[in-house]
Amino acid sequence: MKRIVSLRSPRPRAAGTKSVAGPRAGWGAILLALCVGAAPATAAVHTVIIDGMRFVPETVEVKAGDTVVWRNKDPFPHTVASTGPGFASVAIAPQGEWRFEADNPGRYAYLCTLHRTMRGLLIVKRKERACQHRACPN
Ligand SMILES: [Cu+2]
Repeated sequence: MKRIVSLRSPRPRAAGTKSVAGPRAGWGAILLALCVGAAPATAAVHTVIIDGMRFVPETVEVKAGDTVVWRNKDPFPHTVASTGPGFASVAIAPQGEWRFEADNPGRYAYLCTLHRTMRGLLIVKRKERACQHRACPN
């Protein structure tokens, strides 16, 4: 399992300024350390195969931040485009693929704009928080 070991500071300090962190900052650091230990959510990659004029699986459910890859096994191009706001691919060549990082939670019905009977559904779930600490970046 991959762990995020670097802690991102929310605001970069201006060069030359001294840290005026008090005892609260110390607690913050401890909480952050706990958060980092608490299994950071790793982004997954999901593959949808385009084969025989169908998206397989037809419905794919992912978490925000995950990547979806559409791989075209047909001998002619296809596209992937949400019917509402969301995403639209270029033509995906035979044996080619197109990837999309699903950042925004929602339900995205999509189709192939070249063969409009080809339909699929992408469901993007909200990312679970790794912990409830207020200072936690996860
Ligand atoms: Cu198509």
